[in-house]
Amino acid sequence: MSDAPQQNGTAFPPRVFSGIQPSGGLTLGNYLGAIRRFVNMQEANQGKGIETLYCMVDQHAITVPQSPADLTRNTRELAAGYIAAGLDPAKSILFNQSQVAEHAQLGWIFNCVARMGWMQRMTQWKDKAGKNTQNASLGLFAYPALMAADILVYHATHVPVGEDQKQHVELTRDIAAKFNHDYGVDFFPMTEPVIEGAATRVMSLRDGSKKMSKSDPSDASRINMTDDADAIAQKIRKARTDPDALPSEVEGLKDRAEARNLVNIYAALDNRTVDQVLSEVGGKQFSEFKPMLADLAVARLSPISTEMARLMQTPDEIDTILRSGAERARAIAAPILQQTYDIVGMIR
Ligand code: AQP
Repeated sequence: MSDAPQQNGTAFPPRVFSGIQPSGGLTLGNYLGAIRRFVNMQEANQGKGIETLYCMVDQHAITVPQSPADLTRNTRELAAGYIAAGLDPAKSILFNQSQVAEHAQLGWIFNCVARMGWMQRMTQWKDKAGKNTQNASLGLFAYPALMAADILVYHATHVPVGEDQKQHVELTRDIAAKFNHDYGVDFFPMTEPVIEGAATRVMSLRDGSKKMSKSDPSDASRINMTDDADAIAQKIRKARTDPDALPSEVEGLKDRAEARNLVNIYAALDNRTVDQVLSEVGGKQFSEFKPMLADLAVARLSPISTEMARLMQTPDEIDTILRSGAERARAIAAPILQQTYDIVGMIR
């Protein structure tokens, strides 16, 4: 982790925060772009007095319609995915956003700091609202201000995310800077996004120009963390590709989005660079490469999905972990919110 961000000479102690929406089942994109890196940061920061907080951001999920039963199930399944992938409640604080009211409380203050124009420029708003912006929820529009509150209510300095969330973390910095400037304080840190590795943007298996997403209407577009070996193999077999053989060097993947995506996934799952993978598979046809990728994906994902299924059999235990995580999270967030209220002039 790089040095703690500084603001006008004030050093903020390093603290890691990130979250995932329980807006559907977890995908391979969430795993490679986020969860696996959450685990790495948890392990890298053990024994250093650096807290790692990982959240199920259910309040973000309801910015688009969710059935209550699905939201509950997806939240537990996300928690199970975190734990099965290696997040340890004894090492990291795991909790549910709506159980820590300070997120929404600071979120309101940030709604009053952020500008409409900033929100209108967010690509995720444009993508998700589509042409019918008048019918999109106000929550979907304000989402990045709540995300800024999720991060800054802990004074988090580092946020591991996939490439698609970079713009929102930059907006978090803008909100922090405007708050500090408007109130003449040095209170919120300039948080850094942590985006690294071979799979910071995993693309759809059906369209190499779209990111793999939980809410894509096509199940064939993604690998779900709960897919069994047959489903994974079938989706990879049917993944869109081109007729050419794989190149031996990265330059050969230029203008071949689907091919590049499958090689990126292979490299990420195998903890190798794309160059290393291509030096081995260059010249192979997809008919040969796809089964290799399917075997690797099954080997890496099936222990996680088996453990997720086991954890899901005892939902009470998951709820207990989340409640205890929320208490620990609140112990950090409450004093920061109170200080924010003091700065803003709200009587406690
Ligand atoms: N395809 C992806 N490749 C790499 N990283 C990804 N992430 C999501 N998709 C990919 C990362 O996962 C984290 C959690 O994302 P989120 O659930 O908060 O929202 P999202 O980015 O909008 O993810 P989805 O799967 O596309 O959800 P829906 O369909 O509900 O919008 C983030 O760190 C994200 O970068």
